[in-house]
Amino acid sequence: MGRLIVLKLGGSIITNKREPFSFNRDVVLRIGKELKSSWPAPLVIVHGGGSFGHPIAEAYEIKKGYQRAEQLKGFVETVSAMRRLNDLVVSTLSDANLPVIGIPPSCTVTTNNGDIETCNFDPIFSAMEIGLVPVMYGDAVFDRKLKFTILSGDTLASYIAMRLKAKQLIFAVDVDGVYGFDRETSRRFLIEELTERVHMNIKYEPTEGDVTGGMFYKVEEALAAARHGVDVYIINGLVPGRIEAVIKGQKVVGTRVKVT
Ligand code: IP8
Repeated sequence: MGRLIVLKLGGSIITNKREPFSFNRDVVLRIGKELKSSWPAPLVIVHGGGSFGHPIAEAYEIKKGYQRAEQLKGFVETVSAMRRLNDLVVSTLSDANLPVIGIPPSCTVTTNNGDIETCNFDPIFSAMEIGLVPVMYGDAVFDRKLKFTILSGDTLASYIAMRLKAKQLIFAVDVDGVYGFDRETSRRFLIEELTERVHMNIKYEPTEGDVTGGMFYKVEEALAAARHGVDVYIINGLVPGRIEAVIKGQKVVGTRVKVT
């Protein structure tokens, strides 16, 4: 799959994280049009939970796994909120004429203590074989040890990119990339090339309302894929043209994640 592109659409760009269940249709439609015009095939899209998945998962502590019976309601509600979000993403991308199909991770992926243990690639391959673009997402999933947990879209996107030997893994987020802090000038600056050594020296800000850990864990997943030879970028998906440009191999404002 040397041409495969895996695109992770952050929950912060496809939803308004401050308002529960608010979907950013305009952003997803514009991204759909960019994808249609750059037409990267084969393509797998993975999206985050944003204001659909995270608040419920946080309220019921789903990531920690099964501790008390009341959490079952939260587990089921997280799964169904994410299905609703996926339906919205899929129908909007399809309005942009992209041939997309939603594939729910709660039915195709299981984890063991949070790490992906099984992933049924059959529906993913079958979809791609007939020209469909699978659209997966961060989800509440069954876990061998914890009984259930939260699988982040970043982990899933990186896993798919590694297993299918993707050419590119693109994380589209709501900032220009990963920022460093210069102590001498007290200024933040965009890191254009992020290596393991740079990663170890960054002081990441905690991300509120995000049960899967924000930028630090995104970079961990990005580095894991880069170690497998995948070209990894973290770019701003809210700025028109950047996703299209990076897919076309043009230079864009953003962070390229590399192993030295
Ligand atoms: O937003 C987590 O996925 P992410 C999804 O990619 C849920 O971290 C259900 C909270």
